[in-house]
Amino acid sequence: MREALTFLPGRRTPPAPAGCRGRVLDFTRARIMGVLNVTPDSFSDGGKFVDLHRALEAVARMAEEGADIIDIGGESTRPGSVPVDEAGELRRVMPVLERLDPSKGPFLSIDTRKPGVARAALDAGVHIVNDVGGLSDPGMREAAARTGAAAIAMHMRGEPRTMQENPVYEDVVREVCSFLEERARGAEAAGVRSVWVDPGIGFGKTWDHNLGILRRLPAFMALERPLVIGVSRKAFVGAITGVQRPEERVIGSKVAEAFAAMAGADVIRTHDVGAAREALQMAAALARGSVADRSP
Ligand code: HH2
Repeated sequence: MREALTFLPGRRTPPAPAGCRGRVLDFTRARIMGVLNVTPDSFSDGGKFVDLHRALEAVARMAEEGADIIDIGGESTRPGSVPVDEAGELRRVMPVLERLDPSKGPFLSIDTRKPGVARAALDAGVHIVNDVGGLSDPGMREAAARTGAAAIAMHMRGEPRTMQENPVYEDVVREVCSFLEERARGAEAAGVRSVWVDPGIGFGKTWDHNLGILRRLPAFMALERPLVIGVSRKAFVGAITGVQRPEERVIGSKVAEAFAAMAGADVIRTHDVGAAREALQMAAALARGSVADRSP
């Protein structure tokens, strides 16, 4: 028997628009978060954007290709990665952030687990704190709350160095959902006005866990907060398609991104922005049943 999609798509009412420090991002369509890793060791683009000029060029290119948000990170969290200290992370991200204008163009997001880095990035004007540590450090919640920034709580089981060593769940969707609900409530109680949730594809999950989460995204929509999904170039895409080199895992990534958007994800975190835009345009038209935003 061939499996067919058994649930149909989509969130009927999108989550409320997110106020981010004086600017507002609505979720009337799935938004694209382009990734900029200013790191020597990220799994798919390590070393490519350490040079400031190349990093700024990459931001400009992603903006032109249709990124709604640029997510800038100075620490790799790939499986097995070694942590970097705060000063080192700041040295990587701040020169880029200081040259970007937060008042126009894509929203800016800082991908960090360190309150000190989040605070410095917020001082430079970023709109969103993206924490793969799930906003567990009170300093992260306080930094976002104080500035009116949005914050992303992502689920990770364990630490990047060891997280892929035999992760076990009884029911991955139920456990990740209740973790995200708890973290979102904690952040809101600390004063964060817009908390987004992310099940953390690839963070302490087997390939089957990743697929199980993607097939049950409506359960995460029930959290009633903007839902972020990052599948781009990840190992499970390579495991399915046989494409070894992360930067060549584009087609598998785009199918998964379109699937996630059709199932209701609000933000797609991706390395290949132009291709993601086309994939999401197709997904939106299929979900809508018309070519244009409004049928003639
Ligand atoms: N994935 C990565 C990093 N940050 N943040 C969120 N919210 N969701 C994700 O799925 C996510 C994330 C890993 O990807 P990448 O940044 O490309 O790699 P590395 O951690 O090696 O820099």
